[in-house]
Amino acid sequence: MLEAHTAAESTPYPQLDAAFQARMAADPHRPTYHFLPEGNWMNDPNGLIQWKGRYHLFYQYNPNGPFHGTIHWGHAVSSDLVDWTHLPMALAPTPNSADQDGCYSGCAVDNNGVATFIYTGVRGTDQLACSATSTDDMLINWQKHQNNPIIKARPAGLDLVAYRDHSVWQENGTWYQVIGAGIKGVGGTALLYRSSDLVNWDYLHPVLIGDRSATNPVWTGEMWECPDLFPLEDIHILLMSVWNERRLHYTAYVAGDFAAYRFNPQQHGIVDPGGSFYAPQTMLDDQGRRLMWGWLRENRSVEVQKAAGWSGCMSLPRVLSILSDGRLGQEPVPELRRLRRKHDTAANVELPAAPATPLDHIRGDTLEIVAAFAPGDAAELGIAVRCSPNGDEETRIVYDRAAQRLVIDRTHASLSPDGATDMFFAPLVLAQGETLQLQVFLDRSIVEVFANGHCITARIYPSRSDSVGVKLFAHGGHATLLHLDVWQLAPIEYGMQTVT
Ligand code: DQQ
Repeated sequence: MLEAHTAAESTPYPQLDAAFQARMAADPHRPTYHFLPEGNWMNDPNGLIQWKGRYHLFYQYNPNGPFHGTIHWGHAVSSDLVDWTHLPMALAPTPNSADQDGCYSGCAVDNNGVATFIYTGVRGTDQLACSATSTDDMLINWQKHQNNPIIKARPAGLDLVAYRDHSVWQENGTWYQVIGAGIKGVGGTALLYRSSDLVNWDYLHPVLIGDRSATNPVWTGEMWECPDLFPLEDIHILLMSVWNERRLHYTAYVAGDFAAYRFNPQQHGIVDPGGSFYAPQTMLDDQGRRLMWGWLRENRSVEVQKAAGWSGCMSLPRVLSILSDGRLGQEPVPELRRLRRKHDTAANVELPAAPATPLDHIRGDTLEIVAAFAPGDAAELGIAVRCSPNGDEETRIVYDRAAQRLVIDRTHASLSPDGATDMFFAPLVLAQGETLQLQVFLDRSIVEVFANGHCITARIYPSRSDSVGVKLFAHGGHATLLHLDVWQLAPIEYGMQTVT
């Protein structure tokens, strides 16, 4: 029943020649330790799976340029979640088939030793579930199912805004999946299916339906892309990426019970409200960790992205947990400590309500900063990064005590007219006497901030090469920096394997 078609052989990676690579290496905004392809466009992580002990990261990729189009599945493998080897593209659109116009997002499962993708094939206006399988150790060769699309149509009787993306799991020998969708005039949803063989699927019902007009507790729009449904500790999580009137917003989550295959939310939140993180996917690894990656979108114009030659990168891999208040917790994987190089430290620095305190000995645009603050009676406190010597560029990471929220303030992030200046906010309630624990990963145009289990990631594009300073500040009162560790982080190493 399997078509003899090897996706990887149909389109090799295009020649990203030495001149192109030199241009990438010289680009001051290109991240150095966040995963990204050698060039061109990438978006959602797909098909995350640990296979024969290695982590496989597939992702939406356009080999034809740094813009969304001709979507393939790129592929990389890692044994430590830090360094990655680029492998040949795993899926390419097959002419005159169900995925002729794109291989959109999906997931991977282990079906008794056969790695299986369930993904969305695009043909004209149709977006329908397709399947491909691989049995080789490195998951390089994929055979598409000859009956693609394996789900031939949307469920009858539902008037849908859109329908795509897949999260598949197995329970007691039966396969289940949710597909992202939106019910016209109602809201986003995730539609549940069941199968005994991963090929023939029966539609059951929506696991949850959102209300597109409700803004409380979290607005979830008219359609949910990339749903991901999984158990975490003793509850379940459903991730949904909010798509509304063709615009991508953020990824929301609900945490709660999943009884009788219907979701009963007890907590709602936004996974990472920094205006960049979108379409995440998770996987369970052999240490029992639920790992998550998301696509970090650019925050600059399409023209500038095209001129740059690359667009998009992955977030750092994060470990998920449930926090004591029932909200979704996120921490960077500890494996990333391997990138730490030159180390600076400070302790017990009093921060009066005064102009910011520059850390003269600490400079850089690829840093990890770990800081603990006693907020004292300050109204605002935090760290400024990518500061120019004369103060005309800086990005502030602020804890706003009165509003109980973490802020990334990009008002002065860049003098360039192309740099976005809006601010992002994440609710962050500190208990009486609790310290503010910041872990900031600065990677040129990425500011990925973990704070007391929460995460907010923004993109910044400073214009000045000397915007590499770091400052501490407190306003409206006095705070104390209890301790600070700063490391220069090494770039990740990429291997390249194009021939199998
Ligand atoms: N990206 C894919 C879709 C998905 C969207 C297309 C989310 O499958 O809905 O590249 O970013």
